[in-house]
Amino acid sequence: MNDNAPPRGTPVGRRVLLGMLGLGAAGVAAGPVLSQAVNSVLSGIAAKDPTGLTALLPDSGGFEYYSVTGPVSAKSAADYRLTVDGLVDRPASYTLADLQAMPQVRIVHDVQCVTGWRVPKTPFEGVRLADLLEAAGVRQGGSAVHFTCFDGSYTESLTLDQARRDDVLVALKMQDKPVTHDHGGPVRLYVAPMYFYKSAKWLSGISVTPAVESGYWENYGYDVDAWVGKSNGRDDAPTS
Ligand SMILES: Nc1nc2c(c(=O)[nH]1)N[C@H]1C(S)=C(S)[C@@H](COP(=O)(O)O)O[C@H]1N2
Ligand SMILES: [Mo]
Repeated sequence: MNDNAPPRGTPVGRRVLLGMLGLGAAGVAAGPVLSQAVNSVLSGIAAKDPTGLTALLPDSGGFEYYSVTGPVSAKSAADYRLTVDGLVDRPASYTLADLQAMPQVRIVHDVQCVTGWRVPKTPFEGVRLADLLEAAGVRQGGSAVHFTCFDGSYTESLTLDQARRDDVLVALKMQDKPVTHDHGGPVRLYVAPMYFYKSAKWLSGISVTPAVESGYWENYGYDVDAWVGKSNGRDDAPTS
């Protein structure tokens, strides 16, 4: 390990960096214009940030690469598994081929990161989370869904009602191509109506729980109910 690198899992996030720069509240609240300025301030840090959290990649198509850990080991179609367990009647372990064999749904929606960057009209395609929950059979007492990732650190949650929405996918494709490793492939969550931190990359586990357990960024102050334009201190018109 590089001597200068912080330990794996060190919670250095954009908000933490913004806080260090004294820009926290402004950076979070002011939206895209200020965010451009903030991004350029941060790009110097990004170059030295081994977490890659702040990297604005040159050919990213507007996306920024995020990982709360250091590099994440890739999973192939052969070694990828998605487990569904917790308060369900039929726990399951899906291969990528299993997921590909299920009905696929394509939705086109804006991607919106809570730090301000947005990628309009991005297609995502995959299995409805609702279908996986239906297949598992949610038991009495299950009221939320908790997600874990094969980076070993990131977590997210939704209420059961949110998880059953039509626009929440276990995504196998993004921009009409298989989800790349950097974007959290082979399988990531896509929660279209919420800020992009809900869309856990490198998804490996779905567990039905009795109550919402806050996720990685939510433990640092972001809202659990992360509706775009209606959370995290904003009250904008919702985006399409
Ligand atoms: N496992 C994992 N999922 C994650 C994150 C992360 O750091 N680790 N970051 C989240 C945040 S804050 C954003 S904006 C998006 C970024 O996705 P991208 O790297 O494909 O642009 O992933 C979300 N899902
Ligand atoms: Mo984000």
